Amino acid sequence: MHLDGTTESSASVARMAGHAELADHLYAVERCLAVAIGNPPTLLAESAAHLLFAGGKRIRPALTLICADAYGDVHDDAIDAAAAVELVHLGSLHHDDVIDEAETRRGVPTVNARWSNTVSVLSGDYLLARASEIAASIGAEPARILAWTIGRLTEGEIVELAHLHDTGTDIEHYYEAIQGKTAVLMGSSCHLGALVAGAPEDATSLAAEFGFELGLVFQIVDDVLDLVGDEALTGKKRGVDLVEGVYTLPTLLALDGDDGTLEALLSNRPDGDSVEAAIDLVVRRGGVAGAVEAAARHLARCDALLCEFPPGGPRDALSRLSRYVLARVPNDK
Ligand code: GRG
Repeated sequence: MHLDGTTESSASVARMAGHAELADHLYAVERCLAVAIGNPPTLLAESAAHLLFAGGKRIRPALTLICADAYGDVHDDAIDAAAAVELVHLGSLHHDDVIDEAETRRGVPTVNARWSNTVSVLSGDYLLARASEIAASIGAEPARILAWTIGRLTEGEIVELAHLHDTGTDIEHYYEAIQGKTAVLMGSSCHLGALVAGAPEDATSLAAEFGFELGLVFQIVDDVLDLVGDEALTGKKRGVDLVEGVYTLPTLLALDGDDGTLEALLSNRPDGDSVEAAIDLVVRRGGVAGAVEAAARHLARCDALLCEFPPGGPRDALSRLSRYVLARVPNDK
């Protein structure tokens, strides 16, 4: 984190959204996050702060702040709500890194790698507790929305776990998983922003639906990048999902109508060259192109929903942000 409280990535989300006040508002969120973690340098405070200030794009808090701006003023409740959604996101990453036995995240060793699984789970719990406390300080409805969101995150994650290494899984299960693990939190980030700004119910539902659709675009793109992304940009080896048995939309589309070759490759738990062969097959069978088309359909839905937002700077910023999410896919895919 810089001395002025910004992170490189939060500055870049503000630039990307082209929203003049977003950088200042995100700066206030950073201060709120620092206070939430607590000052005494205990093991808990240190491990909770480790990933929090290692970067992160701050897309979810940005969504909360821009939606608040779209429907009213960005006051303290909006800053608090934005901090709460980032804390939930981070808590889920602490738990996810234990589940995945991940070694790096946001360019630094994960909490489980640096300390232990136990520390990662406990500090993840701590982050969720701090998020819940902040949400409850805003009001009962934000607290309810956040609690529901945490429940949906775990439901999404467990659907994914239930279908690991299952080449017979289907697109319905895939959507069930990504709705829970990614889309709902982005939906709630937008919902909370509109809610604390005093938007009427039809507008808060609209904001929630926009964030949810954007979350689907975000996760589908993430899944495409896992297979064909530039490793230097994603910071991850290609094909991790295939190695871990997570069959995402591109793979499921390629498996549909497969002559048995891809299924055989996957069933043999690919590693090294066979991962590259499996990725190559997924691309040749049109799985990546099909998934990018699906993401573009959800982006079109985002655009349609944005037409119902009040016209102005915040709406334009949301439009730029959603376009950026899809633009992360390399042009030749
Ligand atoms: C107890 C809240 C809780 C959850 C438990 C482990 C779990 C259930 C859910 C995991 C959900 C998960 C990690 C989904 C992946 C979402 C995702 C695309 C993360 C990457 O988001 P970015 O790119 O990351 O915004 P940065 O680092 O930029 O914040």
